[in-house]
Amino acid sequence: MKKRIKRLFNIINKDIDAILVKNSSRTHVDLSFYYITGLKGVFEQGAAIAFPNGDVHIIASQLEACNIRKKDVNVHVFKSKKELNDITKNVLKSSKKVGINSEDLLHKDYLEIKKILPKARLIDVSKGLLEARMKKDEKEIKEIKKACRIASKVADELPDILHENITELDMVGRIEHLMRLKGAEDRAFETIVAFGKNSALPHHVSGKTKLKKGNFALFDFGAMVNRYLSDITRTFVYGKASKLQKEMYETVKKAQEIGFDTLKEGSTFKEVHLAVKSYIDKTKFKGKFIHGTGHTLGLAVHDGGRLNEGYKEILEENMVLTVEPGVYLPKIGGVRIEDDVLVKKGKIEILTNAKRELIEI
Ligand SMILES: [Mn+2]
Repeated sequence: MKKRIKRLFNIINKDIDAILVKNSSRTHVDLSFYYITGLKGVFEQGAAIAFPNGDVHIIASQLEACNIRKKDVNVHVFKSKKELNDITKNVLKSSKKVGINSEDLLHKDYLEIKKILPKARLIDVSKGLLEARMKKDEKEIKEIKKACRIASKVADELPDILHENITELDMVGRIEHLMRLKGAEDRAFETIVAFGKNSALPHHVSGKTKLKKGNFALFDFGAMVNRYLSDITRTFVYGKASKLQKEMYETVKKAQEIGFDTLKEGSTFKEVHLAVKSYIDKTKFKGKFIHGTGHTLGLAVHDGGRLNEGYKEILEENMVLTVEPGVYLPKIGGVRIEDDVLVKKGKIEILTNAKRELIEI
């Protein structure tokens, strides 16, 4: 972990004395807290403080401090807000420039920090944090690989579970249960199950729609392992695929292969997307690929970078990205195939290995 912290300070490169990451209640927990501490759990209201020498201090409530088993961090326990503030002040007593994460710090907490550290200059290091998190270290890659293995295994089991009239929500429940049975601590994001014409909506909200013969059945989900995520999508045909369904599937599959071929160290995020998009636009499904080709993945589902036209950044070794082209025909249905990929020296490694061929159930 010391290595990770030192690298982070190098990337930020702003001559700061410390980084302070402060969580609020559950939905306002800064994922960089987990990056800095290597912990899992929630750590509501808690804080992590890192120093350029690699030292990390964690300030945790007494409810959560007992979950910390790490030996390479300094743990402080608070029982009240006053204690939390006093400890923060004390740990940072000789820090003049303190980095904060404007992406995730609540405004009220920002004001509070200013109050308890009146002499410190607070400097936004959100860009550096994102940049550091974009290139994964060995430990992070290990966790992502585990999350990918779980999601892939579940994806391969789905065709056996499907039956006529099962609802989307029933499948959501089964997928999330299966992931936990295989060792996931949580789902990575709201699981999407879309049957029939619902599959034409990339971010469909699953409901009581029942599976019928001839439907596309689209599943977009991921697992969480030690806070790291996977993200996979598979689309099946329930029954025999029509000619149009086959064409849609083969187009998306080929588009994804083009994505895999273009995605490499040194190419830009934008290039990958344009290669995939221009392929689809040369087919009869022109204009039916309506989102970006993928995104970086890690502690967050959208971890900072996107394979889209606006991103001129260059792909580097140890980035993890999704490649997820799709074709969507309103009122008919859609196909998306999504896999997670690790950029390596001169090649890529596909981390999700569920079957990619069209499956007719
Ligand atoms: Mn995705």
